[in-house]
Amino acid sequence: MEEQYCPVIPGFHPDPSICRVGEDYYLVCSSFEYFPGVPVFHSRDLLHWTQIGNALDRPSQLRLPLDTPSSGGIYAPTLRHHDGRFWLIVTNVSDGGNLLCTATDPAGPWSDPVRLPDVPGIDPDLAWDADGACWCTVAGVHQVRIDPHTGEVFGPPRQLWSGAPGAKAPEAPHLYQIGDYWYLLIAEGGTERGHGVSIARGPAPSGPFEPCPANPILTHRSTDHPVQNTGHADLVQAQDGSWWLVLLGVRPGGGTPGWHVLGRETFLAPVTWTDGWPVVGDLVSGPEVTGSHRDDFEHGELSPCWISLRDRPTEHCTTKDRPGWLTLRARGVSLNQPDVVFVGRRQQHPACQARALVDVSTGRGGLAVRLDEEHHYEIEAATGEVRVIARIGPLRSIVASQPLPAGPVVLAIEIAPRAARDARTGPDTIRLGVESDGVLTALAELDGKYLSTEVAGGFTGRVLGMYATAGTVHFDWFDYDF
Ligand code: 6LW
Repeated sequence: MEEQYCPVIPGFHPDPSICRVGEDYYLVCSSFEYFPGVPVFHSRDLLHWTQIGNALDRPSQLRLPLDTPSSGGIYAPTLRHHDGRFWLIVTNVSDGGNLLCTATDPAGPWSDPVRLPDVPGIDPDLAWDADGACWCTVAGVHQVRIDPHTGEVFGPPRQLWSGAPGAKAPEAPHLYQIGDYWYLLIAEGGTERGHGVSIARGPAPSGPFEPCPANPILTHRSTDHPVQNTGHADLVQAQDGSWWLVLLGVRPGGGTPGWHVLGRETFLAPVTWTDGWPVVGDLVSGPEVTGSHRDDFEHGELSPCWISLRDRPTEHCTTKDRPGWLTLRARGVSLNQPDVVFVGRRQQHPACQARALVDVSTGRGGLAVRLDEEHHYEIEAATGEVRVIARIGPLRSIVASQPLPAGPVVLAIEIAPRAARDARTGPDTIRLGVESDGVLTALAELDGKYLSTEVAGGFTGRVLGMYATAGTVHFDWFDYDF
């Protein structure tokens, strides 16, 4: 049987950046058009991670205008601990570019941002030298010295190093002082199957940089490794002196070209050193977990894994209308619209089920698997009828419908991986239906390949969620089983 490589943080959690303080590790990821932005995780062993918050959780930090496209918004943060504080630098590609926030507790609250209008580009990194100068390095790879307290920039950005000659997209730079050298770690080859990680070193944070003779130090391009697109890494030293890389990778499924549906996930790899260069070992599998998680909406606060589109979850839903229920009041009339009311959580496991008890007596809504505005399947209920809708690119179809008896209904989406039978077999099947007495009656069974990054494009993965497209829809509970 093929070896299983589980991510350490499964689901759409790309562009990981990590730092350690004592025995605690903290890690952040990109979040794109979803609100809140930049999920923050904590671990003691690098393998088991718990989400402790989201760095950008209010409009003074994060603006995602309605015209923010899917895969726009928040890209590639860097998290560092310096001078007794946590520092987060990140790009909002849809509003204002680079920004920097600080916190004494990474769970939050994070400060209002210092804006960096004079730092162009994406994937900003922060590093401080022994004199206290702060170096900001961005994709390209360019560098500029900044005052992180004010956002002031000293001089024009300078080009540092662009990785292998001819390789596309030198990006995701991270700069570290280790021993006698400054190391510049980058990703190159693009975030698709050609992705890789390379490194160079030099005597000072500004270089000059000499590339590692063994570059790329990590890539799965042209291999049959089950984890592909590996790149965009960050380095950390454990308390015992060992070194580790966190990186993004994808798990394509099905036939050819292989479709990945959970987005780019966070993986872990060991690092050793030879002749002053890092040598990256094979990925370490994260825990293979099964479980069940119920949100029963009895308590006012939603857990930090819940995300909504372009605005705070509190603008999409409330627990105040009906005690013990989550209420969604519709704005946009379909999931194709940027202002649709949708609250979801990332699909984190290839095999899983989402279920919810829904009351549609005063509206229309249901459960959806969403990749972006143009790629989603939903099971939608309204008075007297339940139906399955599929949107794939410009095409929208009501795939099935049936009468719905009065009263709350359990809607369910069941996702199961598929073994490839021929070259065109999709990665999984998605069954959408109505559950009664624990038995799912599927209205439709659809190929999951159309809700994959290879079909839809972009940087995100699937999100499973609740939505309303007319009136007011109440949800008593939401189960995510995996
Ligand atoms: C990110 C870039 C990348 O800014 O994808 O894989 C972009 N790497 O570094 C968006 O996540």
